[in-house]
Amino acid sequence: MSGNAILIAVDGPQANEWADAFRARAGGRPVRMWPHDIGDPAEIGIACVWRAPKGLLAGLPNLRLAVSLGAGVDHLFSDSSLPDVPIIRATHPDLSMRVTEYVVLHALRYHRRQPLYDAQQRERVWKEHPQPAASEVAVGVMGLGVIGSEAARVLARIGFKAAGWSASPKSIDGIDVFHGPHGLDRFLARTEILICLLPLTDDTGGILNRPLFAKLKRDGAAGGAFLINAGRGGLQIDADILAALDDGTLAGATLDVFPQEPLPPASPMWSHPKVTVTPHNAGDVLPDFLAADVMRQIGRLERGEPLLHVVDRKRGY
Ligand code: NDP
Ligand code: OXD
Repeated sequence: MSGNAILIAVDGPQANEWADAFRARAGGRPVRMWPHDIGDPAEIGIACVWRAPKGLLAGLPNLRLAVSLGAGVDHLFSDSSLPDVPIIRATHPDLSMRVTEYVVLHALRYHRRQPLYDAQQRERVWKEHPQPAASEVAVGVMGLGVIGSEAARVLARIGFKAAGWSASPKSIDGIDVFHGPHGLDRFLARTEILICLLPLTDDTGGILNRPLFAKLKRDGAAGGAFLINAGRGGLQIDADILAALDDGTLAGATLDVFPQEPLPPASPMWSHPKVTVTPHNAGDVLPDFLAADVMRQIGRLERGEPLLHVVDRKRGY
């Protein structure tokens, strides 16, 4: 049947795992794989993609649905030939929890002075430092969506003074909420550990810059201002982060994402003593979990029912 096949187009080492996860659940629908097994493009109705090459989807004349296998959809919107079909994106409790684990790990690492103890261990120094309570430390999450709201809740549960910033007003138990451009400065002024879980859009690109870092709270219990970015690399200006670390505006930065990935070997981020680099793995999700969710959505599409988590093209997320 025309438009019945599912295409998996994943640029990365997990491509086969994704294809297997879909094949196991496709219920008789053909599953094709970019780049070597696309078959007849006219047979493809659903494209499940992660950083697929630009123009690929425009070459599928019977495409009915584009599925982002990541929570972020900037990889789709960077394709100027993206066809005008509904787009849904990855959301799953497993994905939210993995990213939450990541930001909690690194917030606690700063809160508990672990970089200092790591340095002492290298010098065989046995010395305790004063340790404030989590309730004295202000953590702020930029982006209170599916993932950011979960992360903020867990940070609050651990005891941090937790706040969040979003585009529209929110109400989340135990979290101080701020929204919109007018709420940003007040959010930053109370935040010592800044966690970024924003999508990359026309409005958010480059938002993690030096003027923004300068507005963070540096005289609180955390002992300085810290940045944890697990959103997207395009949100951050690397040169500004390095300059802010060198002049003390920032005391530390943990970065899972970069403007250029993989991070080039020559990047000064690799060896900066106040930077922790991870290879965009905050939200590694199990393809089996997500494929099951996507197949349920494909069922909805086929039955003419409304799709969930549809991306708003105007907002860009
Ligand atoms: P959502 O779309 O659910 O949430 C996005 C949040 O950002 C919303 O709260 C939204 O506000 C807010 N936001 C968007 N634009 C603005 C703006 N201009 N000003 C203020 N707030 C804004 O996304 P998810 O929570 O599912 O994921 C967030 C991002 O995390 C993804 O886009 C992706 O880039 C990144 N990610 C990274 C991973 C990794 O491995 N490093 C893994 C998974 C995700 P509002 O609620 O008002 O709309
Ligand atoms: C995502 C990601 O967007 O892995 O899910 O970055």
